Amino acid sequence: MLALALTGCNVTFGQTKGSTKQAHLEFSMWFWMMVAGIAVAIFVWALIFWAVFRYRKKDENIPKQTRERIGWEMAYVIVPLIMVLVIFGFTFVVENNIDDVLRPPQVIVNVTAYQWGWIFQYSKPGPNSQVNCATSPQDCVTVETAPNAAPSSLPESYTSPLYPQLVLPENEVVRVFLRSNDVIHGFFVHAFNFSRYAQPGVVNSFEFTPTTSGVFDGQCTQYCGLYHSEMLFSVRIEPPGNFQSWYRQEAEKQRVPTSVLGGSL
Ligand SMILES: [Cu+2]
Repeated sequence: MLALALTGCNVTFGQTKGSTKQAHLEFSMWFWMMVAGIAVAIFVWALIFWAVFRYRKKDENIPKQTRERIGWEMAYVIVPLIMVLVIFGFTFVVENNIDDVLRPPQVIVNVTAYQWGWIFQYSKPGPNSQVNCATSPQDCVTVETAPNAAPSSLPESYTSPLYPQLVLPENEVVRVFLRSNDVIHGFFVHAFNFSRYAQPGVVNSFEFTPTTSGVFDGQCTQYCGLYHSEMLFSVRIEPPGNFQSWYRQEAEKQRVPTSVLGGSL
């Protein structure tokens, strides 16, 4: 307890609710499992200490020998089984909600990981929700790692202009299509409580609904080679109006039609 108090840990051990709807779900699952884990730990410690003190050796007599206790044996098979099933059901429902990509997105971002950086390309939500920015880059606003960012220097801060910034609107559905150009990378945003592999030859898709404005750290979480540690980026969440003006500016600069975002934008 002293160690916890002195390190300034709060009740969630420093873990936060996160800044997307999906992050909140992940957090609640983690939090309630932690609570259940602590309850089980206290119960087990209590039993251990009770057995240690109540049944410590008092004299040279061998205590009463019991062959079996069917009731108790059944209980300690069935109770943990029920607990595991509850945890399984809880995880299944929450993970399904987090992985759900059925909502029509308002913004689509194609994220490409490569040794050693990131390319974020915004494309138009269409019927198949997927514009290939590699073949039609003229339709995609692009934000990417500065060409001279890696592998020339030690990692700088996440928000250094060397690293790209993923700008997203608050309270709107963002669909991500995640790809890799070479080896397996990990797309991780701490404040989103979320990590997913970027695998060569596979397109992973998922959605975020950002809930909190701010700037958050992102990085590669799969050791992918010598300059893995330089695969940093940041995420900036803005109110939708600010996001639109940022997008228009970028589109004009990059000569991409501003109508590309479509929908409510
Ligand atoms: Cu990587």
